Amino acid sequence: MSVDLDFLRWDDTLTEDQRMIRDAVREFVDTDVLPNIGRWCDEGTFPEQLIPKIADLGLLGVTVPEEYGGAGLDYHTYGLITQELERGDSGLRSFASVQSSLCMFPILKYGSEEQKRKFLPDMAAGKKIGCFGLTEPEGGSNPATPRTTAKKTANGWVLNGEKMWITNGGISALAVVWAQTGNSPADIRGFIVERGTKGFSTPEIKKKIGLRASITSSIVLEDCEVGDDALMPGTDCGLKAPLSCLSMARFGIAYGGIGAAIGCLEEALDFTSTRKPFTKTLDHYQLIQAKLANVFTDICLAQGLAYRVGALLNDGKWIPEHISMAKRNNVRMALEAARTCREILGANGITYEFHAGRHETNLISVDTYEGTYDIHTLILGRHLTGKAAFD
Ligand code: TGC
Ligand code: FAD
Repeated sequence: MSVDLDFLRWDDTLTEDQRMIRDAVREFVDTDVLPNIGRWCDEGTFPEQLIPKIADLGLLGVTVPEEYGGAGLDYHTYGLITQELERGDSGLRSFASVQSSLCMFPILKYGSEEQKRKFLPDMAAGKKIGCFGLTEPEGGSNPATPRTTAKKTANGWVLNGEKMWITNGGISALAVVWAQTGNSPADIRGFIVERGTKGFSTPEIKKKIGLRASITSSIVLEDCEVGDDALMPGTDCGLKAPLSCLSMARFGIAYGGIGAAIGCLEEALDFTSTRKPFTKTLDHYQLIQAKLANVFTDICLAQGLAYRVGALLNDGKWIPEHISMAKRNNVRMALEAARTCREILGANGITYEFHAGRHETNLISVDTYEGTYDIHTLILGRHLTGKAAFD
């Protein structure tokens, strides 16, 4: 493919380090992921063998300070990394998002010094994988009324309940679990539950139509006894603690959508330059050019939105609604781009030999998790009107 897709010259705004990191992840995806991802999806397996390389590249705990084993980098760099990972596959980006934003972030922000030292360096090195248990079987959009409980005992806590649709669950050494310790959303607290704790299990959820190269599990807690040291002390702010973790992950997902859409457009450009169902290759035809132009424009608009939100995060000037807008818009943009590009591929589009169909089925989940498209619509609606439509 000869055309430069960096149409608005975003590269000019990057530091040399940012470009280098972005290019290293791109190369990793081209070499280690794209040649194999169709097979992994077909088999429904997550490529655990890539974890050491992902860790060596510094992709776990990107914004976590170096003293805890992280890379100590800024949010825009983190976003560029998730963008490149999702150009490969949403499952790969999900793995990194959950480890970094949903597990290392809460431990860093709400954990004790002892918890940080115990878990973060091993998590950055990929030696311990984490998962994040907020959603429950009865419904994920409203996490304010969890049925999972944590009851205080003389020696610690006893947890009971079930979490559902948990990314990385089956390969995790630890789970950040959100449980009700009292009667109101203010009493929701975060616990670190380690694998091996009696009463803790993570049955896998199979037969998924998307995100097949990602592990999705339940977390079952049956009279699961943990010590006082499992409670993250900073989570005494109730629901705000898990919601703040979601903001970090949603931010990375907004960049990830750009990557998935770029992957689809690159493939469609290659395909249309050689495919010749009539007398000329497909890229000569106006309907095809219109589709390519629309996808290209949508990617450029999504970059403007996400990269600006990245700058606001770096400057500490963000509000959660910025991130909601970026996640909502960019994932839906990517889903539509994948659909259009899959259509351009004709019958080839429905196989794992090509990428657009796989991205499309992945993005259905991405559009659903971390707050559905509709929940982010309502968050923006509340911002505009002052009226919450989700109580
Ligand atoms: P509300 O009671 O108003 O807010 C409570 C406090 O939290 C603050 N807050 C946030 N802070 C940071 N980031 C956010 N996104 C925040 N949202 C709210 C808020 O300011 C308030 O603070 P304070 O100081 O005033 O007490 O809560 P709400 O009414 O705003 O929440 C309602 C609603 C529906 C928006 C929220 O419950 C929601 O976002 N629901 C969606 C649930 C969700 O996204 N679940 C995701 C589960 S994890 C997952 O899907 C992982 S997939 C990852 C992968 O595989 O990549
Ligand atoms: P529900 O909350 O039951 O919503 C059903 C439908 O109703 C949706 O269309 C929703 O938009 C709509 N709706 C809800 N409320 C309103 C309203 N007030 N007004 C109008 N419409 C409304 N969760 C975790 O905690 N950790 C994870 O690691 C994790 N990983 C996931 C991985 C995958 C592959 C998937 C698919 C999900 C994952 N989730 C995870 C769960 C995810 O966050 C939830 O699926 C999501 O929050 C939506 O919850 P729900 O599926 O229960 O839908």
